[in-house]
Amino acid sequence: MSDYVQMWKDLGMDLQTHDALCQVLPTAFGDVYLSQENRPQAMGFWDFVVSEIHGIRPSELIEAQKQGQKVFGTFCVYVPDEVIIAANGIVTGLCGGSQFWVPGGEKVLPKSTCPLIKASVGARLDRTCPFFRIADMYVGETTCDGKKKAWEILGEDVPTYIMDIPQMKREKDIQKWADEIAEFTKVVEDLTGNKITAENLNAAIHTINERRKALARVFEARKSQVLPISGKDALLMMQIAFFDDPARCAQMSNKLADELEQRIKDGVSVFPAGTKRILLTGTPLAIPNWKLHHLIETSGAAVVCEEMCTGTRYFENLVDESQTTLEGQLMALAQRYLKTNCACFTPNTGRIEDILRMAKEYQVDGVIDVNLKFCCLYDTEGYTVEKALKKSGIPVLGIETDYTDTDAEQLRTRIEAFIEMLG
Ligand code: BJ8
Repeated sequence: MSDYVQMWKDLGMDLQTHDALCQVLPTAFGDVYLSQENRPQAMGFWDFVVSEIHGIRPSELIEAQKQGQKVFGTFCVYVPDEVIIAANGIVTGLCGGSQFWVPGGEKVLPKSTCPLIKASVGARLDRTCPFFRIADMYVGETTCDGKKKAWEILGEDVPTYIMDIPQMKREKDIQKWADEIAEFTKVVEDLTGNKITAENLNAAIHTINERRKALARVFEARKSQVLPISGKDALLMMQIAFFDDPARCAQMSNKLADELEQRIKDGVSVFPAGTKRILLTGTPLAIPNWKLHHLIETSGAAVVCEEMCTGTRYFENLVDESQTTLEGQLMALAQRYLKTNCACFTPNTGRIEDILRMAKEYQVDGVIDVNLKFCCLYDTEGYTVEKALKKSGIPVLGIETDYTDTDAEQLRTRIEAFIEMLG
């Protein structure tokens, strides 16, 4: 990635520390990804993106900024990309999935904060992530307490707008979320200088729906007993989706889905017949957090679905494209986004229903409920999740972990025992 040194300098990055990150990533990726056999050819696109992760997309974003476009950095799947895209803005994900950034976050946050938040804040404050440097505005949300406080710290450094997410899903909450999205359109219009109209919003809704459909096609292929793609590869596609241009993401994901569908017809599986099928549910796995997938898939099982924001929550449910007025479109957006079931809502029975439905659809043998350490929301909801699964006779293993490798061997032992118990 040496060609990008000048760009990183111009972004005010800490080159020395960033070099250390650039050195570990290729080895980690090689060990986890390139060691897999018989991967779909279409994965070459995502391998290339990872090999240039801090170069190629950041340079596209900078080029777009030179042409007058604005970049919005987001952290949560409730922030409606459609509004930003309608105003000719660009959305990029900003979540941090590496332990590398955690100590930077711990300089300003309590250690007992979830690693996702600590890594995000550390990536910004330590100046080691170009995406955090490029974004003209961060868009936070009031999903969890840790994030709410983190926005105050990030907001001292970067213009940060916060969307107030309802905590419940009653009619009045959906209306409230539609109003909140309407207010957000004004913020986006002000920053971009572009008016959001029913026409451009409709086009943006279509673009994002197409991305959802393409990602869903890849997941559809994972329902087959002939498993044409590993969980690790599917996760990588999802993680990059947050950063990529949505139209290109749809195009590449459709290309991958074509290949997977052909593989299923040809009986090409990346796992031996009878490999135990695992559904992962819980907190998101931001790039480059591949730890659990790697542990599971090197312990004799396959991950066939992620009920996570880096999984089904990102693409399930389309926005109604038939609305012709801004008011109708904003309500359609609110309705679609509030169908997403995050543990920050109460009650959150929809998530339990989703997990049980997906366990059937993906023909899973067992579920692993993953919680990032110090995420009180998902940790607490684990009780309800595990109770519902047990009641349905679906084996479940609850796991709490962070980004370090210190618990890897202990986790492997537990995962292997769980897989063995699946028979
Ligand atoms: S919609 S899961 S992306 S909030 S893991 S930071 S909740 S303490 S990430 Fe999330 Fe939106 Fe929900 Fe999805 Fe807080 Fe928990 Fe950390 Fe979390």
